[in-house]
Amino acid sequence: MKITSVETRPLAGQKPGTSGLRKKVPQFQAPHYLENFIQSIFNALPDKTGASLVLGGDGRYFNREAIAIVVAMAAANGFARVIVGQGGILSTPAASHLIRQRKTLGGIILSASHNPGGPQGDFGVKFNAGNGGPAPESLTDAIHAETLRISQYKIADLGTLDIDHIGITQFDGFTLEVTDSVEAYQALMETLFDMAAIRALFASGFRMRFDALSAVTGPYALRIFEGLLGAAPGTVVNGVPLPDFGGHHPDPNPVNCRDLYELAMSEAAPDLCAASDGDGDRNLIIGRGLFVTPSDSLAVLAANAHLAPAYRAGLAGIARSMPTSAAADRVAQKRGLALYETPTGWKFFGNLLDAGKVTICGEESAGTGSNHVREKDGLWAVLLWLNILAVRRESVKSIVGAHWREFGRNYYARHDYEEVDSAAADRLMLGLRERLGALKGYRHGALVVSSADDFAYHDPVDGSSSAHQGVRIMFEGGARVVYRLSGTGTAGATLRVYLEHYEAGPAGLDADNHAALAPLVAAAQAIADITRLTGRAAPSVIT
Ligand code: VG1
Ligand code: CO
Repeated sequence: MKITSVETRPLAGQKPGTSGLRKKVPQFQAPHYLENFIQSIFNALPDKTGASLVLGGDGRYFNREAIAIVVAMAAANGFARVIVGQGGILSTPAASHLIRQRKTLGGIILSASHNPGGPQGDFGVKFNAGNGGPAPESLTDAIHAETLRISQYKIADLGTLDIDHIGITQFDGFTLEVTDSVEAYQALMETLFDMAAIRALFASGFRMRFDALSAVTGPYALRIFEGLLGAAPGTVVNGVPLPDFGGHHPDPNPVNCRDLYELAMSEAAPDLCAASDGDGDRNLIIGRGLFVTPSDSLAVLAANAHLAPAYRAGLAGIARSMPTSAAADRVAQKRGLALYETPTGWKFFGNLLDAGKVTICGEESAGTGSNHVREKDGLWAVLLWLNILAVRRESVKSIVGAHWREFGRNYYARHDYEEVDSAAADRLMLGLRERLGALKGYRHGALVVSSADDFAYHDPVDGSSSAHQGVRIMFEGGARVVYRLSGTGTAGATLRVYLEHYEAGPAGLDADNHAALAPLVAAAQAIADITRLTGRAAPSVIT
């Protein structure tokens, strides 16, 4: 095996964000850019000699080229084995499972998740640690430090690699293992859910549409829903991963999944409409005539998880990201469970899951998952919904309605202002942070601010702290607005404004979500002076 050391120098902007390093494809294709970042990951891992690594991606443009480079660099850096998904395909949760099952040092996931793909789209690299979860901040900080002092990288000449056939290729002191992308993940799902009950549900005429958005979940959904569970052929649409996702924006929300949403609201609606994102870790759930907000979905899943075999004994606790609505808190409270509030991003759930403090976690951005892996898991969430529906034999709408009657309703929306000028976005956040103390008592219409802070998290397991995780404005009566800047965008800044308003009584059952939030939207605009500071009269996306 011929190994070359290539001279390089630090390149700008290699700081991992909420979920790894995300940049435009041409940036990743620039000389040494990908190689520098991969070498920096390896430099931050002291135990790599003789270790194994899982490797796969969501199939987006540049996936195959990047796979070849990472394999050759892993071989040159002393790894003994790389386990790669067939064709370079692994969903994020499937990669997390493989890392855990095969007890590897970690894994590299090539994805920009919900960001669009294609030659001018986005690409991304994420390192997951040996527990299967996204690298904690201490490790991403170490990787970033390596990118600032890198002077060379190592790469082996392995010739042309075959990643399309399952099997093993031996090199001098290095093994490349190509594994089925779906098999191990599907086997894990079969240990969690009552597949016979779900099969009986489909056999009884239950209809579903799952939109894979031409991203990574296609092969998984086809084999599990149509193959294993007997869902009708055609249940899975856009089931072949394409390098540009067929032009889809693989962020599963009612705006990007307009067709699916309209189908769910129509006369012809199937019982369940669902979708996932680019790398398969998110889920969109729409019942006939009802979009289930991800925050509500987390609460409903937590309240009903015991209906699935894996969670029969109950939950250890629930965790949600700070901007996620408090719907899950009400379930935790009523069931006597611990509830943890973490910063945005799945990496903060890892310690809680590893320590056995929580069983189910979720984020308002359509991510839900459990202790079966250390990532959010889109198909897992759909399967848990199916398992619950198979046992309760009620519609999604009736299950959510009953949930609101029991726990009250958290009206919820997220307003995104995308590609805002970065300096303007920073000024807006700074302005809020400087006025936190002065906001108490601020009145807008009937809304009065009761407190305001900048969320800081203290990890109860390892004692680490993460400050400046988002500005929270609380109002008398329990409404809340949160402001934070996205850490996954690749152009300008994205301001996210999260709005929440709670009603305990049954009065809200038929109320319109967005109408209920209108006064809060106006207050949020005024408090942060969004229009004047960003030049935007309205958000670019409302979900
Ligand atoms: C967004 C979401 C966050 C999620 C992250 C990664 O981050 O808000 O909840 O964990 O994406 O999801 P941000 O910093 O842009 O708000 V994925 O599916 O893109 O890996
Ligand atoms: Co994702």
